[in-house]
Amino acid sequence: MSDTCFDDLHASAAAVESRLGINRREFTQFCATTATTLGLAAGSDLAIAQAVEKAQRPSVIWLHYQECTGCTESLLRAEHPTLEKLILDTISLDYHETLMAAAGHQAEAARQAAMKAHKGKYVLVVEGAIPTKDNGIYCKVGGRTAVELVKEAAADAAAVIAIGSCASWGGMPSTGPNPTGASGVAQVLGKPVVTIPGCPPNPYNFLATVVHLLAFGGLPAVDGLGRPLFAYGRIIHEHCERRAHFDAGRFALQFGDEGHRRGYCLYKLGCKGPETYANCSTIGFGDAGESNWPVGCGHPCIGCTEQGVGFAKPIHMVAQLRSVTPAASTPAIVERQGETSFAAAAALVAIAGAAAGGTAMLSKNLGKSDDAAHAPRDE
Ligand code: FSX
Ligand code: SF4
Ligand code: F3S
Repeated sequence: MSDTCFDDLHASAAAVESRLGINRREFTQFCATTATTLGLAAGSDLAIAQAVEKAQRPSVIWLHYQECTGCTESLLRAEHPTLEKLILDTISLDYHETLMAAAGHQAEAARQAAMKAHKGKYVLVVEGAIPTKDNGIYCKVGGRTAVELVKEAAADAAAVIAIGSCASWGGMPSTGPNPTGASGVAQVLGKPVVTIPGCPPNPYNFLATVVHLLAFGGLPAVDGLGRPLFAYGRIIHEHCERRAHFDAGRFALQFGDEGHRRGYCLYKLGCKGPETYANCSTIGFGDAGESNWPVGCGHPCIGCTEQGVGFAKPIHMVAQLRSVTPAASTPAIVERQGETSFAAAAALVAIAGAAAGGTAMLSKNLGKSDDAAHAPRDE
């Protein structure tokens, strides 16, 4: 980064520090993390810092239906820097049933006022599934069905974001036999929307989507299900820290067995990483450090971001292998723990894929593969 860019980044950080009380180091770290989450080139953290500093504050109307409020909870529980401060300062949250003090008619009036004042410009965020059976009577707010409310709010929205698996396709409330006809936002509106699935989703994926909107004036590129490619472009299995064990045929066979204790692959315990698109393995959860994600903690991925997998397939069922490339092309990276040749490292980064994931997984895998190299095999 040039001296001018460096100075600009620090000027933005200083402005945010005085406005939000978030120290400069945390803020510049946040900008770099967001740029990495988005898979952006070096130097993009400046555009992000300036977008947050300028705080254009798009109006956001946030609706809740069939869900547990875990999506909101995960946003508010994030740390370093306090993500909720950034979110609540970066957007103007004009209607959010969990967070607003208003209730009853006052709350209804606040939503109507926000929709009128920001007609055509607000971002609509929907959390929770929408029940469609029996004319939608299973979820009503202010005497009106969720179907009516979401259609009304979407009509004048500039963008619609479905946050969480419930809003993305129905999620947990749509589990068979789905007595309420729980559906996703796109199904109800009959048009595509941006989806941030996960139960709950990683707050950085939501924040990075909003920051992309602020910094680059549009939503990020998405896949056929509306999922931002920066977060859902690859299957978890491609970035998993246990992948070396999978390739070598070393599996945990029971919870608590030797393989489980040694950190072997969880495929035979039903891990759905091979058929689940998400970046859990690369960005982790809760800013709590390396390995803070389901598989990192020793639990098989249940595919919570993936329609047809999460809440649909039994947890113990083995995953469909979508793209298993090759142990043969994996370089022999380890002679001794923590050491590698430059060529092997470069090849591993290339295999691991996106710069963000690649760099993260390189350091994770190197530390663990020595143990793997000397461990017995479970054939
Ligand atoms: Fe809960 Fe959100 Fe799961 Fe659903 O998250 S964490 S049930 S995706 O809508 O509140
Ligand atoms: Fe990781 Fe699961 Fe793939 Fe094993 S099956 S490498 S635990 S994602
Ligand atoms: Fe969900 Fe699997 Fe990630 S269970 S949180 S998609 S590791």
